[in-house]
Amino acid sequence: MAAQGENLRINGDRLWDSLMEMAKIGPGVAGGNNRQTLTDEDSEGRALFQSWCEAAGCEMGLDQMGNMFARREGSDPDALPVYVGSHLDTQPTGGKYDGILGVLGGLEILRSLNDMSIKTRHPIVVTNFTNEEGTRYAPAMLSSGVFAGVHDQEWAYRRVDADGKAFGDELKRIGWCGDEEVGARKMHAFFELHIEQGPILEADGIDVGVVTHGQGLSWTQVTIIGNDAHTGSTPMPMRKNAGLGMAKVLSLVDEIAWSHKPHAVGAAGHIDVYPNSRNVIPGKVVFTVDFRSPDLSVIQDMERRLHANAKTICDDLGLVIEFEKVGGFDPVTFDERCVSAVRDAAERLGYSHRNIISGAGHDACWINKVAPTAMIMCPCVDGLSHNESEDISKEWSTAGAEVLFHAVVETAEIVE
Ligand code: HGY
Ligand code: MN
Ligand code: MN
Repeated sequence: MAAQGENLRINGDRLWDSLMEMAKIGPGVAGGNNRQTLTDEDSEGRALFQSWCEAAGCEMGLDQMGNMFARREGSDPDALPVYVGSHLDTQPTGGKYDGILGVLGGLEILRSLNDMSIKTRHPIVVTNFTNEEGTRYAPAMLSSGVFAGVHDQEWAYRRVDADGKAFGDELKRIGWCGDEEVGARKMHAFFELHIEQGPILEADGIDVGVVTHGQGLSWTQVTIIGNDAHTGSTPMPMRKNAGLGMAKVLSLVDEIAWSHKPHAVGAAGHIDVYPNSRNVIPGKVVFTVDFRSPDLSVIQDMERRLHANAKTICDDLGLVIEFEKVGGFDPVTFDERCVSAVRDAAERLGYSHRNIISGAGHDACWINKVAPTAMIMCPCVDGLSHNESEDISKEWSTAGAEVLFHAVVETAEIVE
């Protein structure tokens, strides 16, 4: 295999062109993308991906969560397939590469195998998981979570967006609700290529991240209730200012995360203020606290302190506080054999590489529960992501996809 390895190269230009083509669908306002899950733009992106897969000779599958599967036959149709993929949905101010690189990197493997007329024993299936971002419908990685048996499908169907539209209704509305039972597909292994979304690889001048672990995540939705009142005529001692309560709790979140430096992180990205009028003291605020750490006991400590101390803050201000856990997963350790296949591939191809813990959550974090799984990361400029300025180089995308190619093909076993 090592001899063949030297010839196993992908077409980096073709992958880059496909990334740029997909980026035209659901453009943002500053050069990135706004192709949120289950929107018409998502549907258009799915259709483009499907047309490319069909042109590559794939048999398409679609399950009841809208997860897409493009299958390239193996010499042994009974052998469990090697799956490879990620997600095509983006943040509202997302980049062109978060998720998309992993799906189109998988497609590039199939295109390259076709170019070289290479057959593998195991079939290879490229996947697009629905609603990885969790921005329109919490939690993140919703559909890979249903696939892995972590979330109930009917519960997922009932998740609603800010306009009250339910996931299940929107999936059917865009016409991407398949018949396949979610999770019925069994995998020999799963690989996901993803941009790092952090600064480490670029700062170290490293081409490829060999992802050994994924840090755990906790999303707690906090509701603080006070009293709408006039910002001018209401004396300070009479106020029940939910906005002030939120400000103090957000400062507490920052303090808790710093107390577990250097690895823990904490912030709130989603914040709704009611009635959000310039001259009304907010009577209600709803926000989601996002805590993360590679260490489960640290996550549990951060959650405990949030509940205890935020309650004290609100009691002192005469406010009511409610907590709801709306997402989370424990820290992940990826499969040793799959991780070694990634590391050996980077070594064989001569790419600089290092072990790394994923700071972001990915579909691979759930799929790791049902199949041997590993991830590959490529650097991103200034470590920036979930920002329309998200950027990578063609060299980085080619290196990541080539390592993905070798790891997948080695696991799928070349037969001719
Ligand atoms: O939240 C995450 O880490 C991922 O982007 N869904
Ligand atoms: Mn992603
Ligand atoms: Mn993301």
